[in-house]
Amino acid sequence: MSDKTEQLNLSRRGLLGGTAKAAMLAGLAGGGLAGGTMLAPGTGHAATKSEVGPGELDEYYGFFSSGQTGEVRILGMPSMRELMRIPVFNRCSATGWGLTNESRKILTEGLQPYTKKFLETRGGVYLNGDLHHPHMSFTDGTYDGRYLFVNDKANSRVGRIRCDVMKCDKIIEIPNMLSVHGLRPQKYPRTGYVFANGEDRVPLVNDGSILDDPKKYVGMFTAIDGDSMKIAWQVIVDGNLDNVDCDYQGKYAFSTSYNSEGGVTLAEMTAAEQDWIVIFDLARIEAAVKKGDYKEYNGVPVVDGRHGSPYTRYVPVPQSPHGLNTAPDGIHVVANGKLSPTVTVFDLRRFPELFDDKIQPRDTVVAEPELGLGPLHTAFDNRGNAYTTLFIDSQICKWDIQKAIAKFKGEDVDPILQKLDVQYQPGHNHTSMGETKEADGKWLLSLNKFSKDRFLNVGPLKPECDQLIDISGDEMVLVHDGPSFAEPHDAIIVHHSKVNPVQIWDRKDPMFEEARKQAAADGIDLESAADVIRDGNKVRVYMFSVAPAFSLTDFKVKQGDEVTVYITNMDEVEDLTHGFTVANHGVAMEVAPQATASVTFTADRAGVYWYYCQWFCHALHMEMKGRMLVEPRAA
Ligand code: K7E
Ligand code: CUA
Repeated sequence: MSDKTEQLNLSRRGLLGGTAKAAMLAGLAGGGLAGGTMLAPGTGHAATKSEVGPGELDEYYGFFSSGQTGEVRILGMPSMRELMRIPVFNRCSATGWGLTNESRKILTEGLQPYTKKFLETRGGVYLNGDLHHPHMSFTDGTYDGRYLFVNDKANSRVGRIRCDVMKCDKIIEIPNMLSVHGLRPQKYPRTGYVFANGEDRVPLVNDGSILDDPKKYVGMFTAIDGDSMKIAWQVIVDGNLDNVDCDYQGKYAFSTSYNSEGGVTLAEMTAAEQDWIVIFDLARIEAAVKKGDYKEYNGVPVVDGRHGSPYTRYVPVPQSPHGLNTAPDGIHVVANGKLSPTVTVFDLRRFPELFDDKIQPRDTVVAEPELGLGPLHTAFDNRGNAYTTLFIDSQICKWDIQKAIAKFKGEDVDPILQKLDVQYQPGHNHTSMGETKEADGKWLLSLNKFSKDRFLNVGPLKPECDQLIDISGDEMVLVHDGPSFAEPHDAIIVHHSKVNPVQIWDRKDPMFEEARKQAAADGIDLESAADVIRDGNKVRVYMFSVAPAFSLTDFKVKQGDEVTVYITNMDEVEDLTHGFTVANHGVAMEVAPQATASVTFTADRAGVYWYYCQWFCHALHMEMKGRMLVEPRAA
């Protein structure tokens, strides 16, 4: 599909030379380059706007990923106050995520059978994750406050967070690919699909019959049904998929793709002067699945979308593009060059003609401004401006989309409006409501990978530096430095009016459906329970809590019993959370108002073990405790 003329045009358009490319690679690996000069941060007019006084509420929710920490964090913005952490792909000591039966069900039920088997001797759940991209569900091109979807690059999973309770309720493992990286929900008419990129190419089927024959590896694109969290279909592609976005019309999804070479080493993967974005025609793929033009692997219909397929188109862009961002105008899509100092702007109104082979792939490109070294991600305001992170230069570049288009047509204009130093090496950036059609052009967040000298030294491992920038005026003004633990790759800034969490749990919530079923089977009323049910060597202990007491002050089990404790928090007061911790058993969990939580463990040590409430709930919180008596096994 790519012809020679196109390739020549491309390489003439300011690709990085060999030296700069080497610097980029070095920078990506170790961040050795400080880049940019360090200027005093902007102070002055805007600073007051980011101040949110004691007792005042923020205007926006910031949903931050945490990379290798595996959780999602909620910040109030613009104050940048951390409000909550939502454990997803990690183990959480406070809430018992990864330990409670409710969370373990979510962490295991969507895993592939081969992974369940693999984890059998490893505690049954993964203990780590690498959460890069949090994105909210959409209705009609803007956030609808239903869900957040998140990816786990480490263990090829996609999770869903319910925004009514701010807890993860589904996790699935994507088969037929490795390393879910890019992730985006469909914007229109609603989500709908959640698109997930398989980053690493692997053999299909990856069962060891193909090992060192990279020509037989494939890249994979996945569409998940966000309502059922089942995989709708997959598409085989050429190259490694990186980031993904989609249109505001519900017709196309598109991914940046690197490693057009099909290599397996760094040198091989970065050898070619150009890579692609891959465009997926959703209607054609759905039709292919309907008429049976697919092969089934692990229960998923897999369509072949490699070069020459009617389901995809490959548009050449300068090498190793990274972020891919659709502008709120619903027309322009920006692919960020990474190893090239350029970003490539597509006009998605030309995609239908491309799929009908009436135009060449590069005819969809309407601008390719050179912005600086290491463009990674782009965000937008509501005034036609784009803001691109320059990783190597440690800058945000503000540029005008229409001017970039004019320049591409040959006009003598400079699309670059301002460059602002950030500290240091920014990856993602994000504007308030900027990935929706309701972009409001008020705030920009720069998520910087290195903080170096910005904060008190805490040893060799430093925090990241998340910087808040006021973009409401003509000039970008830096107003806040926020240190954060590893590693918020990405974030979204959502107006508070879009999100309406509940204050206390509904007793009928599906989260504790299993507990209700088991209690019913045992003839127990969870809300007034103080019972111990023996079932062979399985013991089920039911109690409720009302501050400052558990309904059972002690219970007795036998050494070796498998004990399940169900706690129902009958307090109805907002913020009156209890906890349940058993001394020296590695057991602790959160029980929020009107929730039921349960935990299963083996009582294999004889003796007296106190259990206590570990959530400060009452003046007599310290006294909220009881004893588990473990009778010694008969000798
Ligand atoms: Cu650029 Cu994983 Cu979104 Cu990190 S990715 S920066
Ligand atoms: Cu209940 Cu502390």
